[in-house]
Amino acid sequence: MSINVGIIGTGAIGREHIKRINNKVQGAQVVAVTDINAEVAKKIAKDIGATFFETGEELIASDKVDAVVVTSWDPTHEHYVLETIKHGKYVFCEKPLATESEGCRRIVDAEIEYGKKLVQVGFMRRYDKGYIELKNMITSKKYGEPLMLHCAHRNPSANENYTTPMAVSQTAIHEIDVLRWLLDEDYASVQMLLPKQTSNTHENLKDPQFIIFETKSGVTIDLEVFVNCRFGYDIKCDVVCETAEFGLTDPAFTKVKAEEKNYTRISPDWQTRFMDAYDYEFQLWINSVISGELTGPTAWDGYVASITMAACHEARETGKKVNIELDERPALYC
Ligand code: NAI
Ligand code: ISE
Repeated sequence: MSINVGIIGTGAIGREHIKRINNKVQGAQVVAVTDINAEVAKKIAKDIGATFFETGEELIASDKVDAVVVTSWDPTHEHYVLETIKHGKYVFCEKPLATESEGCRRIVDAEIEYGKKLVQVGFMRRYDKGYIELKNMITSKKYGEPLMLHCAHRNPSANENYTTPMAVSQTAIHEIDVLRWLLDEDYASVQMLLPKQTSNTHENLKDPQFIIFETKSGVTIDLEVFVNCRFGYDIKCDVVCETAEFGLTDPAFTKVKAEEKNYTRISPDWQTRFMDAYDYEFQLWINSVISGELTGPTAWDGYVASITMAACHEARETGKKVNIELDERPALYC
């Protein structure tokens, strides 16, 4: 069996996912594309032998399309995901699931009403080999309980349109999901600090930002978000357990000793750092669509991320510790 996929949004990551689906993973092909930038989408459709649709709604409704990938701008996600649920089709939505927690909740409720999980959110860190190994080590309890996590999410530079809240909603969102998945528990509270600011930022962006989460069982997590670090794309996650510490390494590069130096390169960007994770994410999504049972990050995970992000914004603005309160988890997601 092979799945016919329609892509809504043929921008940067949409194009990456088209290549991934058509050339890297097994069991699916892109048969339909749409974008408000019709010119670009039409060219892509021609190049890959897919049909161009004038609107996302027509693409979703088409008999040609079995499953939908949403890679358009954040504010459009909720509408396209709800529309796809209405048609009873599977939908992979890039993060965030919706821009506000109310929108995420509407998606959760629509899925519950439909009676089956149809939505997967693009939290690709869960498919990174390093994080998977960390999760296996934590779950094994070989070194006792996890007590503290020390994490960083660094980008080399952020443009003028990248503003203070985006350090959470575009960037820390990945840790918010993956750390909760690693520890298999929800957050209880969050605090935010604004350290001394880099001279490389601009007036609308506080950079770096420092986030402290406490989980329900009392694990403390510190997360530095620094999007103008200049030296590369750098992701850190060190887990301190009762009798050991283990953490991520930058997996992509070889250690080099030469010219009186001993060094390893750093990934230049997130595409390079997480390329294998995106490929694996899509292979497992396609497998689960074929089998009829989704296994990846759910609409509920999208909702939890959104509630957590709202608490981060409040913590930054008030300087106070903010409790993170979730609705009761619906049976569909237990
Ligand atoms: P982009 O701006 O390069 O591409 C978005 C495309 O969506 C544009 O071509 C735009 O014309 C199109 N679009 C906007 N509104 C539309 C609508 N109503 N219907 C159809 N097309 C529409 O942006 P990029 O970087 O590709 O990001 C897309 C999404 O993917 C964002 O939501 C972003 O948060 C997410 N993303 C996820 C990443 C991850 O690591 N998982 C990495 C980068 C982006
Ligand atoms: C970008 O949107 C992503 O999702 C990347 O994974 C993240 O590392 C980057 O900071 C975001 O801007």
